[in-house]
Amino acid sequence: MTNGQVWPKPRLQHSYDQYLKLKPDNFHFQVTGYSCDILDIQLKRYKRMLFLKAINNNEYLNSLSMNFTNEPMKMLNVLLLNPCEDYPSLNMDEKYEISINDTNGILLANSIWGILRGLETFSQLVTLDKDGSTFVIRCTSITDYPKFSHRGFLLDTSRHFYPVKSILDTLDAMSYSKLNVFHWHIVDDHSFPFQSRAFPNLSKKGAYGHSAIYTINDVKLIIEHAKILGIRVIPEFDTPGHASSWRLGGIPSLLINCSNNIDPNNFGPIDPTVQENYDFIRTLFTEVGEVFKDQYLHLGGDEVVTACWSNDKRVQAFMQNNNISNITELESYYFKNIFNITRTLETVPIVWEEVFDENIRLDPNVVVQIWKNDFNETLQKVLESGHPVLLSSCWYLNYIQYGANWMNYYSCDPSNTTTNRSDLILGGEACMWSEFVDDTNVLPFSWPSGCAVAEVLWSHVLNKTEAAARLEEHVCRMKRRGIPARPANGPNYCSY
Ligand code: CP6
Repeated sequence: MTNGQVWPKPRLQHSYDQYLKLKPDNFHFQVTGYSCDILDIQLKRYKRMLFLKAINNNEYLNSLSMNFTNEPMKMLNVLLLNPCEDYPSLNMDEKYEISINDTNGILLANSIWGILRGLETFSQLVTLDKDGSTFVIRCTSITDYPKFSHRGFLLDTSRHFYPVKSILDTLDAMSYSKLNVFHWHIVDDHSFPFQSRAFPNLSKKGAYGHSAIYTINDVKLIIEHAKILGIRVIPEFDTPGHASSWRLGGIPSLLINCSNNIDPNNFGPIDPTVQENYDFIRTLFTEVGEVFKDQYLHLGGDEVVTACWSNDKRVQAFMQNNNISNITELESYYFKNIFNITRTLETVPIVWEEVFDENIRLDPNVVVQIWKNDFNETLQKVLESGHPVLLSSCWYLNYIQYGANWMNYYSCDPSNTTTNRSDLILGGEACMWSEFVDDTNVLPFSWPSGCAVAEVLWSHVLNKTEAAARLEEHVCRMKRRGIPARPANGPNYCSY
């Protein structure tokens, strides 16, 4: 019996040799504790997903050999112990308990976010028998909560534009594996699709086209859809590098003109010497802080082509006049100004590892995201310095690899570090850089590899062999729910 298994693997699960049938017309969720819009919406959604007519995969449940109770399972008692919170956050409580041993099951959690995780688990426990005619659930009790609180998925919507629908699909797919942070790498060198009220020209002139823009309403829609799935949305406005697309719609002083071709885009990083540039960024980030609800804001800071600064006559003069003796100090000066902005906006900055490597002064609460290979040493250093950390180095989804490539992602575990500050590891992110990916191929590129990352970040005990069979079923389940995940382990058949 391999069906009705849960991905990612719950912390504690006991299964009994007793089974219950479920009848679509004779099953309901009963809300006994607190309720709210999020719960109403999700109960309707899960009612639909529970009873998708399909056979799971080729290891059918043989109902003849199962020990069934007489009565089918009639309801799941959903007991939310506290009022709903408005938005998910780093500190949200995702713990839940499920007990199914009777015609009435129970799902219990302290917070709405735990209820959402529990509903996802419950929906995965329900499966079909051999004929594909009867829904079945195995009696079980589960106590479950995540290992890491930040379990992210980065999507780069600048190298290619993703229609809103495509982003909503990705959010749905994330929820099937309990990922809880959508890191929206929304702008970069190649396009600026974010529509700003304060600076509408940024997207008017910096987007790929007038329909390749996320309007204020689009952004709201995405944040609200993420919220009802218990997913935070953290935008990244990457500076001072990776900002070429800001040039036409920003202010004339914004970028260093790097015409000596050190930078292939001819425009280098943001000019750190001009006060108006900081005023501009302050206005933009103030708006970003109002639109996006999360307390965290990703400031980028990766791959800055500092040669464009050091070769610039005006920059050289500025450094001399201000006693700035090297480029690292200049970058430090830039980030000091940016951190002043985020401090007054009361947002917590996340930066890529270079900002840490350059010995730039960082407030203790600044989160460092590690993305380069051979991350162990950097991880060690960041933890010793006392900064919270996110890991991405081993989780790039944007590669084509033949075979069961999810295993590579599965083998990378940030908790394998020898430090006494592992409490500072917030978690990690699977990254979808979109130079060669767009809405046509993002889902099969991302899944089931992203599921492997999700399990590493959620579950305690990892076993590749055991996981493989469970993932096989999870892939079939995702396909049934409309996510074109690619095959996980080679030849197999999902009838759906
Ligand atoms: N874009 C931005 C990218 C990458 C980074 N930043 C990147 C570079 C190399 C690899 C993966 C991603 N495409 N803005 C680095 C964080 Cl291997």
